[in-house]
Amino acid sequence: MTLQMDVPTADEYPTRKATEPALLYRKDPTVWGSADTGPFTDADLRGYDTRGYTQVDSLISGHEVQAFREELTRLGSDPALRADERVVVEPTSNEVRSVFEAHRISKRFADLVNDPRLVERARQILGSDVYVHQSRINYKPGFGGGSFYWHSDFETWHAEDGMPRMRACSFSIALTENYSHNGALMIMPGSHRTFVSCVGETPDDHYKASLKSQEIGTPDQKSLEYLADQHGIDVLTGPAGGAIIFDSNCMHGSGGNITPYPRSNLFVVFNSVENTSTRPFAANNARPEFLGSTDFTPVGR
Ligand code: 6CS
Ligand code: FE
Repeated sequence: MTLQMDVPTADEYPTRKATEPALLYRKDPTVWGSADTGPFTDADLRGYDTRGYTQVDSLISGHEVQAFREELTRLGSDPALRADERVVVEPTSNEVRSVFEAHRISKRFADLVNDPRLVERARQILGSDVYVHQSRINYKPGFGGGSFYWHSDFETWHAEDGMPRMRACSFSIALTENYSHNGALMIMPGSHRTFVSCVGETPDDHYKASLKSQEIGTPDQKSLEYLADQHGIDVLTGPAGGAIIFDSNCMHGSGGNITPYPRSNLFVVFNSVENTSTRPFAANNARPEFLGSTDFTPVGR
C-alpha cells in the first residue's frame, strides 16, 4: 500500500521569514512561449524579457473604454456593493479605491478576461493555458486617489495566496488617460529578475489592511535604492484603451493623485495552469477567493 504523502511544494522564494532582507536571483524564465505561439513578435518578447513589461497601444477601442467607464461608475456607486468586502475604500476618505473580482461581478469584465486580445498574449508569455488569479479596478480618483507603495505582486501572491513560481502576468488596461501627474504606474525595468525577500511575519487577515496601504511584504529602502540605482524608474503613461502587460515580480508602485483627473485602470492577473496556487508560503491562512482564485479553469478556450 503506498501512502499518498501531501508533500508541500518547495519554497523557491522564501520571504517574511528571516530577520534581514535579501536579494535573491529569479529562478524562473520570464517568457515561456515564442513568437510563433501568439501575437507578440520576437522583438516584443525580447523587450518583455529584458524590461519585465511591454505596452500595447489601443488594446481596446474607444467604444469599449466608454462602456467600461459606465460600468466603473455603476460598480463604484452601487450601495449594495459598497458593503461587499470586494470593494475597498481609500484609507483617508470614503472614495472607492478598488473593486476586486470585477470579472465575477460584471458580465462586461467577464467577457474581457476571456477575450483573445488578452488571453492569447497571456498564453504566449506564460507558455500554457491560463486562468484568472485576480482582477480588480483601481479607481485612483481625482483629488485624493491614494498611492500604492513599491512592491512585487508575486511576493504577496507567493506568501499569502500560495503561488509557487513566477509564471503570472498582469494586464493594466487604462480606462482613463494615464498622465505623468495623475498617478501613472511606475516600474523599475529589469527588476523582475531579482526577488526581494522581505522581513516581517504576515498578520492574520493581513489583506484587510494591506489593500488600503501595504507595509508587510514591501521591500526595505536599501533594497529599493539598490534596484532603482541599477534599473532606473519608468513612468508608464498613455491614453485610455492602452495596456501595460507586466511580469508578476516587477518592482512597481504609483503615486497619489491630487489632480482633477482620475487614473482608473482595470487589472487582470493571468496565472499559468501549471503554476496553480497551493498553500500560502508565509501566512497562516490563504486569503479569500476574491484575492487569490482557486478556480483554475482555463479562460478563453
Ligand atoms: O495584494 C494584492 O494582491 C494586490 N496588491 C497590490 C498592491 N498589487 C497587486 C494586487 O492587486
Ligand atoms: Fe501591485
